Amino acid sequence: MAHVLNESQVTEYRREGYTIVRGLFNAEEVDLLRRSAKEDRALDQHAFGRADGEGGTVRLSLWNHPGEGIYGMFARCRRMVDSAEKLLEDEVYHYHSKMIMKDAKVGGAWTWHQDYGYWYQNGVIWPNLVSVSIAVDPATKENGCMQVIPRSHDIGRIEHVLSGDQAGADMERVNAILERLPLVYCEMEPGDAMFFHSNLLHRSDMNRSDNPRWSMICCYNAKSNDPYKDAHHPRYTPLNKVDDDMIVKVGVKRFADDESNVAWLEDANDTSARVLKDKAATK
Ligand SMILES: O=C(O)CCC(=O)C(=O)O
Repeated sequence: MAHVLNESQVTEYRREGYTIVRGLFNAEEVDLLRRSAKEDRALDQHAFGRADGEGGTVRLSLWNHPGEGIYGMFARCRRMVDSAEKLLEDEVYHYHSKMIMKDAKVGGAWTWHQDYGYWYQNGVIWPNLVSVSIAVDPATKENGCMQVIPRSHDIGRIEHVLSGDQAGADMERVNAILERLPLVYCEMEPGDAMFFHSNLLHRSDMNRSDNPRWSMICCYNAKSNDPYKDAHHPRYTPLNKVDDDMIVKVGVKRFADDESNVAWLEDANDTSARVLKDKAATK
């Protein structure tokens, strides 16, 4: 089984802005994650929608602290955290995690954006953050898998404007970039994981297929990049790593888990996109 990212994966991440690790999690681990997520009433109750500006809405749940349950074991396991530390060349902390719940037929789109387009608004000075998208269901072109523009992370932060409820990158610029760089559909099997740079341009289509496309995304910030001001995601908070085998250990007793300490983030508290609207209003 794959463990920490190897040198060629690190090189690919630095050059392309992302790297996909096939089978980072085995079938037992990702089956536990999928079962837990789909049967998890708390996840469902804390889910909120973000209009995509194209007539659809994406549904997601978002939490700030990784906790002791199965989501926490994924976010805190060495495979993830040691890899993130290798990429960011620093101790990392958990910035937040989310479950993207792109249900069959109705799951909305994500507009072109850089994650740092959001996080810049939160007092994060460097784009030295990494997100890891773990496929919970198969992710295909048909069910709205992630699309990326390789090497776009080298461009630096692009201006973002409000698009529906999402922060969208300036499309005049994105279209000019698409004339110069390719677009790649990142199809993944359950258990595959994509590590991507916070300035990588990415989007995904609405899910018009009969198959759900859920994925869990864990985001890490470098300790040296502690935000200069408080926002709705945490400032540096030490992350307690766990051994990789904790995923299965905790997963099998998942129904006894207490996830009350994860700090769910309700939509009303998420201001990184909304601040763009406020800025537009005060111009
Ligand atoms: O998983 C997706 O479809 C995209 C999610 C995304 O872009 C994000 O959470 O920033």
